[in-house]
Amino acid sequence: MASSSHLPYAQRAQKHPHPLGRRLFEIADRKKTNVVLSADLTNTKELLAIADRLGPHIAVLKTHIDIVSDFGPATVEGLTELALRHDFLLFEDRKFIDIGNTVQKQYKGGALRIHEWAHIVNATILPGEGIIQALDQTIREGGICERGILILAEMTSKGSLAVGEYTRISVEIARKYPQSVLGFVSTRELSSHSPAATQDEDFVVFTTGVNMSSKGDALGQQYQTPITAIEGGSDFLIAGRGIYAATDPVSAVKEYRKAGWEAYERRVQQVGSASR
Ligand code: S5P
Repeated sequence: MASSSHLPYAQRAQKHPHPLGRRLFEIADRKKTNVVLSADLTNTKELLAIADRLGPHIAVLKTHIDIVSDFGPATVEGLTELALRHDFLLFEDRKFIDIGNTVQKQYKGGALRIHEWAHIVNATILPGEGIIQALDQTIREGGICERGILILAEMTSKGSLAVGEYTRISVEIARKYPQSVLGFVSTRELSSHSPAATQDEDFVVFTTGVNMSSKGDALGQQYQTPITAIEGGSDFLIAGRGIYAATDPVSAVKEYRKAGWEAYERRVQQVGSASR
């Protein structure tokens, strides 16, 4: 079964089954970028400043909103305004992991009210299918069509247990929730080789652990490059310290953008010429 990862973003934008998937691919195509900035900054001022500076070069801004020490309405209003101004989506890297009933409260309410402002969230299937069922229900009942879930199907950290059967079942569960599950956070494309893959399914692959100058950190993080990620079927490259901690984050984001975009163009062209 051919994977959708060989199609141009513009084509995927036209036929993606999910409205948020369509918007995501439209943004990538319009801005010519597949970079997701992992903006792991710890106060509102720094977070908004980096979102404003790098916003023109990214498709998605990924947050860990619970590490923002002065989180409040100004954080959300600022992010929402910048997302509109610079044309990017907001992805809260919440990694939900609990029973469905708890997760619904964490998603909709509490201090963070994630559902109100984050277009994308992620969740692990470790608790079983109920967690995805719960998030799916909140999305469908919430009446905002531009909300989606990425299933955390693999992890980049050394010794990760998110492998094998866990990863396989992540794909199986994703297929059951087309109205809310957009795809995966994973190191590579996962779904096209499974016997249950269908011609028109199009899971979006977000790949974290991307860095152009480091192989990892002292706490188990393991990196690959933009090129290996895209060659492995990734659609969007999540990079954090490689960009925001660089001496010149604007030059860094441009480098990641160029590397990611050129690798994507090669992937699409290769298949185009093979089928001619
Ligand atoms: O497997 C994973 C999944 C995620 S979402 N490995 C990860 O590193 N992440 C997140 O990606 C992590 O929480 C952090 O926000 C980002 C990687 O940051 P970097 O500074 O190492 O690029």
